[in-house]
Amino acid sequence: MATVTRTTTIAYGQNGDIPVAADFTGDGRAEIAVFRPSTGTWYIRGVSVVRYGQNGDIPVPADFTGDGRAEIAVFRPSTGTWYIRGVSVVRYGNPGDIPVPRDYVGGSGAQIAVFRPSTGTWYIRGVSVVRYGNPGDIPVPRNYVSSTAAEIAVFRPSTGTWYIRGGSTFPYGQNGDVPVPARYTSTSVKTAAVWRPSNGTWYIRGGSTISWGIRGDIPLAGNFLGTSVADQVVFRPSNGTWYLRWQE
Ligand SMILES: [Ca+2]
Ligand SMILES: [Ca+2]
Repeated sequence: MATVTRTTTIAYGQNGDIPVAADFTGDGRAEIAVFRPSTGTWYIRGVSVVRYGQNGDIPVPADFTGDGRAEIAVFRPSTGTWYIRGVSVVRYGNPGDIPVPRDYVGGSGAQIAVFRPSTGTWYIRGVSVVRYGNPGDIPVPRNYVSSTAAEIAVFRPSTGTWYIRGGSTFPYGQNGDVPVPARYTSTSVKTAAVWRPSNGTWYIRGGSTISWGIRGDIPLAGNFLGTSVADQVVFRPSNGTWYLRWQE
């Protein structure tokens, strides 16, 4: 059957909002959503509007409870505190840490976790502390090898190299690229990919090259449409608009 490329445009959010797409409803599709720092408000399209968090917080929605639905959650850098709505408030991490909640174990929901750039150390709550990566690396934990548990992984901008712990090391992309790993093929694992701000192009390793988005956009790879593979989505802060592209 021929594959057809479809696109759509949805106005949702405004300049200054942080896009926070996740599957908040548990239907396997990510919702379009934004966190508005100025008021600490979450706008989840078609679902709800919720005050949670405050200016300066980093939104970290993830399924911490393992029920298939992402919780609204923020990491507060000033105190290293995680606020997971309806679940718990936990001190874990320091100012400057990058929150990286993922399911590193497989099947039990996401762990609270941080990557500490100053030392290249991963702190995964209740699981392990691991040195992996250097200062300046961008953490990109995903399930590249295992179909259930995320591997610790980093993208090194200076050399455009991906390091996947327990997997492989390979060059893909260049300095300035935004890593957008996702499940772009009908397999159970995720693939390295980057979005290049200078030309608005998605480069999917072992797959296609797709022009979608312009400089200044924020790319989000995920399954928004309920198709079998990840969609290309960008949020454009200048006009508060989401641009979605998918195959069916
Ligand atoms: Ca959903
Ligand atoms: Ca949950």
